[in-house]
Amino acid sequence: MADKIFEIIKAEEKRQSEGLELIPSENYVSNAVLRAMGSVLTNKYSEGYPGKRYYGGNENIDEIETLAIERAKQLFHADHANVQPHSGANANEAVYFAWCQPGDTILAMSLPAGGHLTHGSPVTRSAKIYNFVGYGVTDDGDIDYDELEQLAKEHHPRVILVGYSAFMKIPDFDRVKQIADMVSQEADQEILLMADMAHVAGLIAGGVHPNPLEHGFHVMTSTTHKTLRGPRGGLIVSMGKVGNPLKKCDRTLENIPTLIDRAVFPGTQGGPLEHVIAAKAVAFEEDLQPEFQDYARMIVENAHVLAEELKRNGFILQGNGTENHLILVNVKESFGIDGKLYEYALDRVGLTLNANALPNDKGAAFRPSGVRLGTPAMTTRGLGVDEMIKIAEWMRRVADLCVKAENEDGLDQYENELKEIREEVRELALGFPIPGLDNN
Ligand code: DSN
Repeated sequence: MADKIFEIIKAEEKRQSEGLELIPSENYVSNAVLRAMGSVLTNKYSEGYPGKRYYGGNENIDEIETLAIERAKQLFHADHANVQPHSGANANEAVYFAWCQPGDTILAMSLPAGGHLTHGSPVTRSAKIYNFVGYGVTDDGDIDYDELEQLAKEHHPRVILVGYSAFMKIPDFDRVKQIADMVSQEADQEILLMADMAHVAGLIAGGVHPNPLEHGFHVMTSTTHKTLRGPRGGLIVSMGKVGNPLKKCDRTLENIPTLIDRAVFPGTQGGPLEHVIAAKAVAFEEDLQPEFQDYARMIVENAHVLAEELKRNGFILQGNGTENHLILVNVKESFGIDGKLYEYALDRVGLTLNANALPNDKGAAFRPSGVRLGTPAMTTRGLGVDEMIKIAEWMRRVADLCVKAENEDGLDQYENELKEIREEVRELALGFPIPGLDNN
């Protein structure tokens, strides 16, 4: 029976092929990653860890998960990897659960400053269990390290977390480590240094971004589907002594790898998704190849060129540019339009990005002043400097239409102009086929 779902999947393949993906947290996986994910491995229960399962018949699964673990360790020069988290949110939750007691303080970048929902937003489960304190960013878009230090001294956190989903600078991990060492001594308690590098993990693996684990951080969480170009899922890598995850151990920094294993299973998850873990292993092997370093370099170069071209076209950027893959544009200040209108108008021409609040945004939650975009997906498709110049020009033309239209309904009168840009985008996009499909 031909299920309707397969028709819709075809429609999504067409949408992805004919448009350009500018959302900085999205990417395209290889055909090998897709095949591993869509395999019979989904049939298997394998609660536990390699060699220590609660079900029989896991000899192949053990081999797959062990390969995924070893490859992740190699990618990030880590003592330990847990490849079971179903998502980045689960990975973060497991780390908090591994190290903290209810009521403990976690110091993290606040959501309005560019942090992530799972770093203490009041709507999350973690925020009901732990006491999150948020640090912000300076006017030039960098972490406010002075504020971070002052808050650490005041609150004596159990965790200092560096991580974000809308931040375009390279963090000074050494400075944060110095602050943690000082406060840890003062308060006479160990502080866990945690980095959520979901956005830039591929840049770290590709050698164009510092690795927090090489700057004294104990734990790094990530998703596997952003710059790492793997399946949708989570990952935790850490430094320390690797023990038996089925046995209790003391809550010390040295035992962090074992505490994390126990916090993932049975602490916060049940049966691992071994078809996804297999796909993670395939992606990690791809990430270990020399070509992946060229890819990571090109992401950053494209982002730099795109940022400069946007500025040339009148866009005002948070932080005046970017040091990684991500650009935050203040469309309110640039053109007097809001991020949601602009996101909608760009969608109509096949350029996909997302409206995003800026630090200290005065716009309403659903009408933020900014948009967030990035280059990982476009770089995977092979777009380069010439195409970045075109994208910036299209973005300017669409912004001009938004200024005239003033709201979503008003855009209809510019249907012809939007269609013209849509055709140009489609033509370029089809020249850069998306990876993963059978015909590639
Ligand atoms: N939702 C992701 C992003 O777009 O940045 C973070 O989890």
